[in-house]
Parts: sequence; structure tokens; C-alpha cells
Amino acid sequence: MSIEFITLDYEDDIALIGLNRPDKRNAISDRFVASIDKAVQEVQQHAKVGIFYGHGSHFSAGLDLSEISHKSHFENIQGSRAWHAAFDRIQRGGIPFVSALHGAVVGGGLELAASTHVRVADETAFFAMPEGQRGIFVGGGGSVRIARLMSEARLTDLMLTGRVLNAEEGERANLVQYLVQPGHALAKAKELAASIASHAPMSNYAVTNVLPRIQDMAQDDGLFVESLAAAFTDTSPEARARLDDFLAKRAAPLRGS
Ligand code: 1HE
Repeated sequence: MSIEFITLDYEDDIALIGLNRPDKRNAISDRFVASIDKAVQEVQQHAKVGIFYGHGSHFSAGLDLSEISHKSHFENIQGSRAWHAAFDRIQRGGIPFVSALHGAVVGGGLELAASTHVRVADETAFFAMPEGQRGIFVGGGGSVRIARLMSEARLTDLMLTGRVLNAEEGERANLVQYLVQPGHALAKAKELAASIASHAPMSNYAVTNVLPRIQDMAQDDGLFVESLAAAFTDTSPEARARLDDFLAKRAAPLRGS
């Protein structure tokens, strides 16, 4: 299947979604959002894990700034809601996603990364939310997802001051979970994706769909929903088989890295 601005490859159970508009630093236009959404819906049918990465020297320069000034209020809302719909299908869809980040991870590019479940950056990555410099506001879910990752205080700082975080600062601010040498983010993402793909799909589904929803609940409701999710997950045939393996000493032991 050919999708505009996207390369799509499969390696075993893993789908590799490449952002492929390098001449514009993978700036995300309305058509590009639609392509991301199409790719996400496609890979959820065929893969156990998806990886986002960027072609060229940057992950993504964010929103395509050439489109926005021509839009009416209403078109702008519709555009933002299309980002929300696409990114929600990443965050709370059928399979987990990993992002492999390098170069600019900026504005809407960081919003895309924030909708994935595990983020790996190489040391060339840098993070910024330059909406203030451009006279605009976030519209791709950043006020919720990025604020939750790094805290509202840190996001406010980035947006008000135009601060740019280097890769190490991004890791310290909880924007990424793994930091690797330049050029190694995709390899590390594949290694992590293989591990995720080896786990029970129902467990992965509970992590990606139940966990974020519980964060929106009052404590008592969250604990109750946790018990319900555990009841479904723990009694699945796959859980029984994996628990039997452990009790029969057939399971691989846990090892620290
Ligand atoms: C673009 C975009 C873009 C590059 N929209 N065309 N995002 C930003 O404010 C970031 C703007 N971009 C940059 O700061 C830089 O381009 C980068 C640091 C990312 C990369 O620098 P560099 O030197 O490698 O590339 P360049 O020469 O600046 O750009 C190459 C081309 O890409 C050039 O086009 P050309 O026709 O002159 O070759 C640029 O105009 C084009 N380009 N970035 C459109 N963003 C859902 S709401 C989210 C709100 C936001 O994302 S705000 C953040 C927007």
C-alpha cells in the first residue's frame, strides 16, 4: 500500500512507519495527518507493535506553518480535531507504538511522539514548543499529553520562553525513556518493539487503554477499574499458559540490564 508522506514496512510483527517529507523537515500538513491516520489504521490490522521514525535529518518540525494562516476559525478547529482523532488512535488503539527520535522533535512532532507509548531519542534530538514564537497555540494534543509527560510547569516554560531542550535534558524532563548514540534510535526502538511484541496482546492492550483512562479517574474509580481490567487480563487463556510456564520453570528469568 502506498501512502503519501509515509513509508510503511513490516519486519515480523513490527510495522515501521517512516515520516517521509524530509525536504520540509517532516512538517505535518493536513494531508500528512490523514496519511498518519491511514497508516495507523492499516498497521493495527497487521502488526503487534508500530514504530514511528523520521526520514532525513529530523524527526519532525511540527505543524506545516505554510497552511495555517489561510484557515478560518472553523477550519482550524476541524484541523486540530483531526490531529486529536489520529493521535488518539495511536495512544489508545489496538497496539502499542514506539517512537525513534532524532534531530528536531518540535511542536506537533513532539505531540506525535507524546502519543506513542515508548520514546527513544538519539543524542542529536532536541525538543521545543515554539508556538509562542509563531504566534499560535498547540492543537495536536500537547496541552494534555506533553504536560502529563514533563509536567505543566516545564511545558509552560518551553512555550513561554522558547527554550530548546537537548536530548539529555529531554530525558531528564521525562520526554523520552531511552537515550542512545547518534544514529541508533531506530535500532533501539526495534529491540524494544520486539520485546513488546512478545508479550500477551491483552496485557499490552490493558497497558495502552486502561492505564491512561485510569489517570483521568478519581482514585476510588481508578482502583475499581484496575480490578476489572486485571480480572479480564489475568484469566485469559494466554495468561494461564504464561503463568503455567512460569510455575513449571519454563519462563525466561528476569535480568537487569
Ligand atoms: C517548514 C517547517 C514547518 C521547516 N512548516 N515548512 N514548527 C517550527 O516552528 C519549526 C520550524 N522549523 C525550524 O525551526 C527548522 O526548519 C528546523 C530546526 C526544524 C530544521 O532546520 P533546517 O536548517 O534543517 O531546515 P530549514 O532550512 O529551516 O527548512 C527546510 C525547509 O523546510 C524549508 O523550506 P524551503 O522550501 O525553503 O526549502 C522550510 O521552510 C521548511 N520547513 N519547518 C513548514 N514547520 C498541531 S499544532 C502544533 C504547532 C506546532 O507544531 S508549532 C511548531 C512549528
